[in-house]
Amino acid sequence: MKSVLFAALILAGLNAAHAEEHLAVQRARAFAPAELKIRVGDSVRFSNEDAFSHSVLSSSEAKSFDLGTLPKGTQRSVTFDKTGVVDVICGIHPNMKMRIVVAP
Ligand SMILES: [Cu+2]
Repeated sequence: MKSVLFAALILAGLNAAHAEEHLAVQRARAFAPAELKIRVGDSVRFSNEDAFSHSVLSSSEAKSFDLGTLPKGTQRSVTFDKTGVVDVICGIHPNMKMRIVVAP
């Protein structure tokens, strides 16, 4: 039993070591890229490069979150812990959308 627990801890450590942070920018009232493929454990940093506020939120089953309002020039990050398709929008500009596909 002890060795099983040890192996699980090592695997968890490897997973964390491989987690990546991806960048998604908000520019000219659009998310870029419009679609991003990531892996479980990765995070996405959203960066508002416009001269006005945006927000970032999703009500997808694979990840439901609300980063709130990002004033111009600010960044906020979110980690994805489940596989699936996550549709992200800006609550201020409903036409601003992006899709994050979280693979195992
Ligand atoms: Cu916006």
